[in-house]
Amino acid sequence: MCGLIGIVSHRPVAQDLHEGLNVLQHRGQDAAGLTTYDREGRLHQLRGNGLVRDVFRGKRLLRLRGEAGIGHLRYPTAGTEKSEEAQPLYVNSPYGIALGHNGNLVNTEALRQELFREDRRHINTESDSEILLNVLAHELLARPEPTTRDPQELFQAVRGVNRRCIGAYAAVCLIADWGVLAFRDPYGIRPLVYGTRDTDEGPEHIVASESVALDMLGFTLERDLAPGEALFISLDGTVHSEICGSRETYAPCIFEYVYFARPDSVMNGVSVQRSRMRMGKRLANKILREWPDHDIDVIIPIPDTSRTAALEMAYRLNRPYREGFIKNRYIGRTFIMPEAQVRRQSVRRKLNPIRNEYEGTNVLLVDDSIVRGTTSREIVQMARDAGARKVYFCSASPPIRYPNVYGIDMPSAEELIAHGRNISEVCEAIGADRLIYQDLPDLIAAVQDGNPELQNFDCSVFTGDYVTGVPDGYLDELALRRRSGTDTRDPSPQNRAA
Ligand code: PIN
Repeated sequence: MCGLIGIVSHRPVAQDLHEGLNVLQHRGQDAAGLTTYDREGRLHQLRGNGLVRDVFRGKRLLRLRGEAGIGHLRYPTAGTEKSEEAQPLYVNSPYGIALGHNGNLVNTEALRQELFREDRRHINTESDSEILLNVLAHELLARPEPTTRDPQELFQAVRGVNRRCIGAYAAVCLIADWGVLAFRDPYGIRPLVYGTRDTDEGPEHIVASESVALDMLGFTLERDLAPGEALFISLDGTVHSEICGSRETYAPCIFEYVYFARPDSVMNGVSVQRSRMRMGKRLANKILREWPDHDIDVIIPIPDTSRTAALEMAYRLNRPYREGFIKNRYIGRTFIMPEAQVRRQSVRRKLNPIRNEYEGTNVLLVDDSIVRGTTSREIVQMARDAGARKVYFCSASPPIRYPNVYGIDMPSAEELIAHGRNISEVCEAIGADRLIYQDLPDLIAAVQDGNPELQNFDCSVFTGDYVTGVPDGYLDELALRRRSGTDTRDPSPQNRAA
């Protein structure tokens, strides 16, 4: 999961880009980077591993001169954690292109071979984003030399990208002497929005992964980029856009609503907060339907994301909502801890129960999802240790049984607690007295109710159906990579700063 931003402004843009990255920090904490372009025709770049506040310390931001720029936050998926893979990535031909990518390509091996054999391009990292950038560069180079900066050249190149690349990609590019180009894959799996801001010098333009960045910077949300759409903002602020991919279906990632996106964002026309409220309402209805004589005394969310759903559930179930776990916001990153025992410790360092809320009561713990189940198991035990009589657990999303291939950092299938287990087996594995999962049709409806035009979603972690198709052997290769230690991160962004 990554965060993207791109702005074409009338004034120096680095400060706004920096602010934007800060508010999108929850989308990636591993690396951050900015590239700007100045009127003298120079690209300036600063990127590195760490949080935004670490990478852009002191006066470093001042070096990023120019009125147009892009930024990226990395939460790596198929790549590694090397600092040279911090984005935006850069190629000097044609024109000079910097690119930030959110998502994951699934035909990387075929593309790598193709780039090497046919396009004579060397890919130097494990990052599929480097592949995306080189495909774009090659497609642009293959265009006849334009005499003017005709956006059609860019759109034709994006058509080429959409033809060759399989997977999920929202991308922002800064092209020297051209401007900012943004595009979204033909299924619209990863999010990307466009907005404008009026100034005395005329309108300014932004693209970003989430609308919250627009709010923060005083831009108005105009719309989401459509699936397969490319949008080009020239350096003088003219905007062009075109659909460059034949869309079969619009299938945005449903997991953004489950817990990745900020609740104050509106994504694909759906308020993230409202979708989570509806998840809570629907889950409560399921409990009332299937367990009418329940003996739940109190509803306790596992902070932070699940609070929204838990509050609605409490209202619906007519039971009190209580904050029962206090989260230490200042604990550092926990995901470089592969051992189960260390993970367990890290949960206890992060969350502490308030004993009075548990003593002698039947509690319903609410979480947004159950991935590995390690946190859930630990939390159930903590509730028991704090004196709960019965500990029930519910998840606002259905059982996660399949790996994510579209840029959400999830472990391999066998590390997912629900993979190959039925619900009572998961319940036993996490040590709860009863476990209730959201049904998939309810999760879909919870999001769709915010925008009935959305007919499809990428729900592959629940169903194993990958909307783009996945080349033979890809899932095995991914599992190998995730097991081999290149992916030792916690699946949850519990260390999110925002
Ligand atoms: C955490 C959101 N959410 C909590 C992430 C834990 C799964 N975990 C996914 C639950 S936050 S586990 O609200 O954004 O801080 O199943 O892998 O143990």
